[in-house]
Amino acid sequence: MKAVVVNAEGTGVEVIEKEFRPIEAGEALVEIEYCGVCHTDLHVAHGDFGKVPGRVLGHEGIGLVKEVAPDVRNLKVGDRVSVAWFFQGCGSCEYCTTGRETLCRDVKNAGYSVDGGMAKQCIVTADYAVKVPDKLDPAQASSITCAGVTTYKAIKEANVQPGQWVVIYGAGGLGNLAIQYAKKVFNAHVIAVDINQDKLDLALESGADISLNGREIEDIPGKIMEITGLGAHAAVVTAVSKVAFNQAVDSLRAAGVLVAVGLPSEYMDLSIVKLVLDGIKVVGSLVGTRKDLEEAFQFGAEGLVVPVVQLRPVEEATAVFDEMEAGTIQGRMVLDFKNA
Ligand code: 8ID
Ligand code: ZN
Repeated sequence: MKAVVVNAEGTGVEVIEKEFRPIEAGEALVEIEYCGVCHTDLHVAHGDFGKVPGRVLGHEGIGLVKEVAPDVRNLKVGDRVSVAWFFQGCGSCEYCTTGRETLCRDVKNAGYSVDGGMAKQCIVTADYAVKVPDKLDPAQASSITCAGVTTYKAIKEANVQPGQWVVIYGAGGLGNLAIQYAKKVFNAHVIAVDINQDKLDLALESGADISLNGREIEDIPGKIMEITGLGAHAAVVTAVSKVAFNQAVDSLRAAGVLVAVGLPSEYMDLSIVKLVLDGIKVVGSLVGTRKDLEEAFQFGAEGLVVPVVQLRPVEEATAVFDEMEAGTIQGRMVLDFKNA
C-alpha cells in the first residue's frame, strides 16, 4: 500500500509501497482518506528533531475505521476518525491526569515516533483516535487535526477576550486557521503578519482585520503600536523564523502574552527588563488534547471555521514538500489517499 515515508538518509521524503502488520489489542485499522501536509512533517523529514528514516509521516490523517480489535469499545467499523500528532499518552502521569496529556513524557507522536497518517492505512490506538463530526468535510477535517487544533489551543493559552487585539505571525497553514479561530470563535481583532503577500491576501479573505507585510514594513512592532494604541494583547507566532518571534515580543502591550507555536531551530532574543517591567508572558503551546480537537472540529462542523485545502495526488507528495519549503503553498495541501 502507498505510504509517504522519511527517506533512508533521513533527509527528505519518498513514496513507497508498504505492508501493514495485523492490529493488536486496543487498536483499530483506519483506511486513510486524506492527510494534510504540515510544516512539522518537513521538520521531521529533515531530521530537525532527530533522524527517523523509514517512518510513515503525517499527523493530519482522516479515515474510516475498517477493523477494530475485540476489546475496543469506543470505535466501530465505519466511524470516521483522525490521526493527530498527539497519538497516545501513558494515561497515568501527572500530565495525562491533569488535562495536559500532550506533554506526557511517554507520548507517542504520529508521523514521528510512530507511523502516521500519510499512508493508505494507519493503525491507531482506539482510545486516542478522536472522531470527526458527520457535518465536517473530511478533507477540511484533516487540516483541523493539526493546524486547527494547534492554533485554537494557542489562542486559548493566550486567554484572549472578545474585542482584544491578537497578532498572528505567519499566515501559512497554521496561521490561516489561527486567524479564523481568533476572529470567528474568540471575537478578537486580528492583525496578520507575513512576508509573502499572497498569504496576506488570503488572510484578509479569511477574516483578518489588518495585514502587514514584513518585507515592506521595516518596523512591524511600531506599526502595531500605532494601530492598537498600547500594543497587542496577544501574539501567536506560527512563523518559522526568529525574526517573527522577536517582533512579536516588541508588539505586545504590558501584560501581553506571546504564544510560541512555530518551530524554527533558533533562539529568540528576550529582553529580561522588558519581560519583567511589562509583565510579559511567553508560553509554548503544543498541539491540543483530544478534548481540544473535539472542540476545534465542532467549530468546523458549524461552519465558523473553513480550512482552505487543496487535494493533491499521493504521487505529488515530494513536490508538495518542496513547495512547503519554498513557501509557495496557500492554506493546506492535502494528500488524497481515497483515490490512491
Ligand atoms: O504544536 C505546535 N506548536 C505546532 C503544530 C503544528 C505545526 C507547531 N507547528 C509548527 C511547524 O512545525 C512550523 O514550524 O508551526 C510552524 C508553521 O507550520 P505551518 O503553518 O504548517 O507552516 P507554513 O504553512 O509553511 O507557514 C509558515 C508561514 O510563516 C511565514 C511564511 O511566509 C508562511 O506563511 N513566515 C516565515 I517562514 N517567516 C516569517 C516572518 N519573518 C513569516 N511570517 C512573518 N514573518
Ligand atoms: Zn502539524
